[in-house]
Amino acid sequence: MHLTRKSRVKDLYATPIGKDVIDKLLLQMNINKRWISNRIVSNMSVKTLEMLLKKKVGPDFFDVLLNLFNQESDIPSVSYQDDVKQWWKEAVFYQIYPRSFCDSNGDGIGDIQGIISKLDYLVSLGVNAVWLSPIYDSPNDDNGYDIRDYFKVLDEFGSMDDFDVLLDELKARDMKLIMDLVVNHTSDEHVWYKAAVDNVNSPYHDYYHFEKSDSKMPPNNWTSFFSGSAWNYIEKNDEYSLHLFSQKQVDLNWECEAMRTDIIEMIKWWLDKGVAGFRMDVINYISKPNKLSDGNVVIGELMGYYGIEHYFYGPKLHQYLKQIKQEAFLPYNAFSVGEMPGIGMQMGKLLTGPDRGELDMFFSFDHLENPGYERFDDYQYDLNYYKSYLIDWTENFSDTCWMSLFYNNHDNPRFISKINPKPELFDYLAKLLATIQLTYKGTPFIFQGDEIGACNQDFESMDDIRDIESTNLYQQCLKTMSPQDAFNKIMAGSRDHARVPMRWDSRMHEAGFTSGTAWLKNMDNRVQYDVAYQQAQSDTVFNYYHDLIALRKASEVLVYGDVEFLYKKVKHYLVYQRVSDSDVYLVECNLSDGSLKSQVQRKDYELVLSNYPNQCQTLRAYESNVYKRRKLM
Ligand code: TEU
Ligand code: CA
Repeated sequence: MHLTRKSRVKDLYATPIGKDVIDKLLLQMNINKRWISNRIVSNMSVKTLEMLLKKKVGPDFFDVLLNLFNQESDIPSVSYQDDVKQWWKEAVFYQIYPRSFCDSNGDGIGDIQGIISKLDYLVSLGVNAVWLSPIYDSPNDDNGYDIRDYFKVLDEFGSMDDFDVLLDELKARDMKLIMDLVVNHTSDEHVWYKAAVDNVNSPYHDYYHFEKSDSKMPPNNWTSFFSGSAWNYIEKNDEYSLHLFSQKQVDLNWECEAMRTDIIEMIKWWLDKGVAGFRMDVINYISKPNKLSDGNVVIGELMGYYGIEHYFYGPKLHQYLKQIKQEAFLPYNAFSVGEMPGIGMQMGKLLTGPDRGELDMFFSFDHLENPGYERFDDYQYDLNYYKSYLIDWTENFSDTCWMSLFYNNHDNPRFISKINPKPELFDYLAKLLATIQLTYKGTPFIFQGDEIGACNQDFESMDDIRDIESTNLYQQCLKTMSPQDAFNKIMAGSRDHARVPMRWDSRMHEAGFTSGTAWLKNMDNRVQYDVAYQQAQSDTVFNYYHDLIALRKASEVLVYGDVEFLYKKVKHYLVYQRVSDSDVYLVECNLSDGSLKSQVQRKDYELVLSNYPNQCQTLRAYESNVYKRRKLM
């Protein structure tokens, strides 16, 4: 159906993009989704709604939305049953941020030999797949997410020989490796870009987004994720170059067929080496419209970035993903997980449905903040929202598609620090989060440090901070805030909380990460939260992760079994069963730091794992219990 101003709100909401975008906008504004299903609202025409909101949204807001919603003519299939077994559904992934994992040569920077030296550590934890953040040659403007040469290993990390050894050593341990694939942009030091700027008639000029501008202003109002305009003026050629991230991360032009062919060759080159697949960096941003017009101001203010509606689900996204899958992934049976900020559930189905031939899985980020909050807000996260998120995605997504399960990565402060700051509850909470992640339906991605209870850092000043997103944002904040307020904001959201070096042994210099001086300081001085202590003592977060992973590996029902919720409406109480023909597990969690009445019929179940030593009818703070149903005699 073609949507116009005569269409009703419910018609908009019935389209896949309409549903996701409206949900997202409501989430940003902290308005309950129920608002949209209210009879009066849902039957209202767009025209009427526009009149009502006129003062708030201005004239082109609904044009933008209608265009966006009309762009997608497909609808997610509802009948498809995803019961195909795949290694990546059964795997427990571990994300390594190479710069901060282990330094082998004392230069303060983690490296490939360091990773190799810790592979047996990963085996002892039980994980069997690794996602390695970028190790490619890079000037490191954004810690490797700005690639200068896709075929070379960054000197600081080692050599291609080191990489080949890593791959062999992983294979010897029966572990898979997936690489980071960063193809929305390259570094401005990539040979393609240099050729493009050198000579506007070079074929490489077409590999990037260059635009002329008549005024002395950039071609449009798009902003960069790292503050300021998304355009950089190239004086020599009197034109602007697009960069959605840092100035040194220039956006590739996916309209250019030769560029796509080169990227696909590069992907195949890595697959030939034996990597099992890719985590695809901001892959939903690769398709930009032909005409790069201004971003809508209302959407820009709400989302924090101008222009996003033009490219977060661009016109040819499906086509490009299908091409990558057909030409590169399928011949190698490679696995793909798309990192896709802003993609909601319905769009996610269209991008990862097993019948669609695009991606296998994706990272959605909507669970990382409570409604109405964003990453740089300082607030206490309410886990009841995570519960509602799990219920929603399980009931409406995972019947046809496969979820990813994670709390942390290199782009976010530690999730646990957002929830409850009381040190005496820390272990219970860490274990509760682990319990859900490893007994739920979907593929778990553990981020380095999760397993030893890593938390946010008490950075003392901006001098301690390295991340370009934080340093740029700090400068921007200083325009309107006091230095203290600006620093507090950075502390709430900085990616450096997660990027500090691993703590191997706190009795050692730099906690065993390096014999030199670490590139970023780890300020954590809790001696119990390092690998040495966590492995040596029982009852630690590490051992709990270990036991959960072992349980998951031994119980197919924890991978493929259905999820059934119980006591859905009871606040703070998360209870679900994993069910197959032969087995039933029951997981019971108290999501609060208070006590709660347990409703489980104990006689029917036997306890398998718990974060408390003994069980009673009252659940204590963050108590989580995993039970197995007794077989009937
Ligand atoms: O991140 C993409 C992304 O949009 C965010 O998670 C980002 O960190 C932040 O929110 C921007 O405001 C990916 C990578 O994971 C990240 O490390 C890179 O900086 C980014 O892409 C650019 O390659
Ligand atoms: Ca090193």
